[in-house]
Amino acid sequence: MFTFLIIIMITQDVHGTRCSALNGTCKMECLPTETSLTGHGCCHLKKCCYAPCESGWLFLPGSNCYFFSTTSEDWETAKARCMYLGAKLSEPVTQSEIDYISNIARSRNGTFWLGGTDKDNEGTFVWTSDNRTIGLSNWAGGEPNNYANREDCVAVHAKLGFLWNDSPCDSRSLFTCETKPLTI
Ligand SMILES: [Ca+2]
Ligand SMILES: [Ca+2]
Repeated sequence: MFTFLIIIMITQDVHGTRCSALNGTCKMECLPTETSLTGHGCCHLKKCCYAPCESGWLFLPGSNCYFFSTTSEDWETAKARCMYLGAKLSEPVTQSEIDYISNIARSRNGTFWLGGTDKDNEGTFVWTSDNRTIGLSNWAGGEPNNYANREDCVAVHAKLGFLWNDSPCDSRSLFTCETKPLTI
């Protein structure tokens, strides 16, 4: 019986099974950009490692893949750029997602567009992908203020401690996109 189990494990290790279906590989340790599946496709001493996000995207385990641009766009163009990438402007809805995006923005010292807007109903901010009202938020003090009656798009703002600001949609900022990770 023991020998039989060993043969099964070796067979899985060689062929990869579900690991290879995800383009995963059996390794002793996964890279930081990879995640591991336990009990799938590798013998017990190795981990099935696969990259849940496209190259150049960052992975927040339990949440999403995130893209952080290196070029600045107005909000509508940024939204279109994310859609072109098969994604959407980031819509952080949990504290860990909010903190993650703010921390990346801080590390890059940049202001990044999010998917929030009140352009259709002044004062009511929604996530643009499906018009959900924004619940959990991370506004800077005194924001949103609709300054000069022309601020309708939400950004993680470098000059406001990487908290949220409503900014003019036609101003140019970096932007962040999100999409679902590859899962089994
Ligand atoms: Ca507004
Ligand atoms: Ca503002």
